[in-house]
Amino acid sequence: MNRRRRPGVTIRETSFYNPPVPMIQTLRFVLGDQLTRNVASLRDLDPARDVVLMAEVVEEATYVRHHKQKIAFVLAAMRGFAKALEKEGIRVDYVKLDDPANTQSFTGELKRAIARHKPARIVATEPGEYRVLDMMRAWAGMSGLPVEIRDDDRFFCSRAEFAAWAKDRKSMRMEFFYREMRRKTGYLMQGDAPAGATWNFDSQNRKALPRGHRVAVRRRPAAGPELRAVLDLVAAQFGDHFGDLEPFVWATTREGALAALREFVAERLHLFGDYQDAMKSGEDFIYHAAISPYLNAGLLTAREVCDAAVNAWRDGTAPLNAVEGFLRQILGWREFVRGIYWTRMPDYAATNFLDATRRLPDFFWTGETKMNCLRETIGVTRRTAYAHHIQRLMVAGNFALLAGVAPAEIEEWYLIVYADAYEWVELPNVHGMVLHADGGVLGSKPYAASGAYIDRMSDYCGKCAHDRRKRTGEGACPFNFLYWNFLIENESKLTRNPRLAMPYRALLAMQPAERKALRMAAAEFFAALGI
Ligand code: FAD
Ligand code: DLZ
Ligand code: SF4
Repeated sequence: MNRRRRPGVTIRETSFYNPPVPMIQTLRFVLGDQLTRNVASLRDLDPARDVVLMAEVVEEATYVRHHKQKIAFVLAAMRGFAKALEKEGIRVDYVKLDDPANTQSFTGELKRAIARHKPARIVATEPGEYRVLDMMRAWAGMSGLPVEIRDDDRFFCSRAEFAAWAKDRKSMRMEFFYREMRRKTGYLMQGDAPAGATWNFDSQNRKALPRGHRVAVRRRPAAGPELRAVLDLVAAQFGDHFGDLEPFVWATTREGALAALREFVAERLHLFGDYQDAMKSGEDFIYHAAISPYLNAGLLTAREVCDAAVNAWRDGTAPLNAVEGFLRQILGWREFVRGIYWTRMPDYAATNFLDATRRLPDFFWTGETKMNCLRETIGVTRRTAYAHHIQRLMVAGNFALLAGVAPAEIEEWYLIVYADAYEWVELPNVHGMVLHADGGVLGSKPYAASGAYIDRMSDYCGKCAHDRRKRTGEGACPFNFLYWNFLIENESKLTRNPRLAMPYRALLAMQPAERKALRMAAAEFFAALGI
């Protein structure tokens, strides 16, 4: 029997004839966001008979034109991981980006590796993007080999478990899912009840930073020669991509990521809750962990991050409102958005509930705008391939929502610019949480807000050319007239949403002349931007 002609079939050796054992039993393909020693595809690895394939390919850096620091982070982390595997005595076939024979695609590199090693089978872990899953599904047919795509079990909730939870639910709310996850893991539970007798400390967690408050400085890891080589490669190959390459702000090894986690737990976690919604000029990270690139690429596991936070509460070094708020992000939101992605794709990405069609303004790429909140948010994004949650949600995202930017345009922007962005996590956050393009699958209402919110949570407005108190007229804050224009434009779709009852009542009470003035201000603003 020819093994190569029977993709996906497991063969039991029952005859007297023992076919020759291939030199390489299993080729294990590890992707750039699967850099965990215990990832499913490496779990039963036999160093004597298996080879790990890792490939740097241009296709992954250019299917959207990723931020330079994102590409450098992934490539450097891949190289570091390969080195760590080799140190363990594991054979790694590592294809570098500038290898002249590199076909520059996952499928092309798999094909070449099969020719080199002649394995009996391929093992991979399911990817974080539907696009790559489609590629993987074609590998058995392409190679004639059995291809095993294993569940990615680096998450607390499997895809099957989430699908079972979501089944028959009209609306899926993160809060209920999160409570299930608390019960399942036992994190911050006292028997059947939540620690502190409440599931949610949000009411304590909405503070702006006090004037003059100094935030602990986040240390930047030192760059070694390996990172230097990658930075030079990225500068040469992807120099025209968005964002600054240096100073490079990310660790690229597991040790570096663990050090970043330790630093966060020791120096910032205790105030994470209090200031998780705060924004401040020149403060890039505030009390956020800045670990999402590490978590998503596999340098940290979600379990060890949650353990570290919960242990800090047990040790008395961080209060419950901080630790619960932090746990909710990882055990709740991170798992929830992944569940939505895999239960709803591929149709999810095609929805456009609010029929938003405007172009993304150019200033999202250049940062050249008089709106200080957006200049700050796009500025940190360019410098670091990072912005914290409230900048993503309530500044950049809020603007895209209010301006009616077409979902695909702004989704691509988010996928490009952030070092932690992979479609499984980026798409539900942008499409569902920010744009309400899914009509309410992920969140019960759009997070639309006027300039008053940004003013309350930041010091941006005091340094802005616009006046956040003005709705219309010379110097009015665009978030104000865009907010009301958004409610008017989407009245037929949103007016019955009970969570928007208050603003729609205010709109109803508005004089027609004021409504008209708000519409005019928005129209002139869009015309000036050419969108
Ligand atoms: P912290 O605020 O310290 O939170 C700790 C961890 O919780 C994060 O590292 C992250 O793993 C997790 N987390 C927090 N919020 C979310 C969330 N809404 N969804 C999933 N995980 C969450 N996160 C990504 O990892 N990749 C993305 O591409 C991404 N795109 C986003 C786009 C928009 C429009 C919005 C509103 C949010 C997006 N997020 C994304 C979620 C969140 O903004 C980032 O995870 C967070 O800013 C990362 O910084 P941090 O590590 O300092 O997080
Ligand atoms: C993001 C990225 C980049 C820029 N480059 C590579 C690469 O060269 N090789 C690789 O294996 N992975 C890379 N990645 C991560 C992949 O895009 C990611 O694994 C898929 O999108 C699936 O989530
Ligand atoms: Fe942003 Fe308006 Fe404040 Fe300026 S005034 S920073 S545009 S919210």
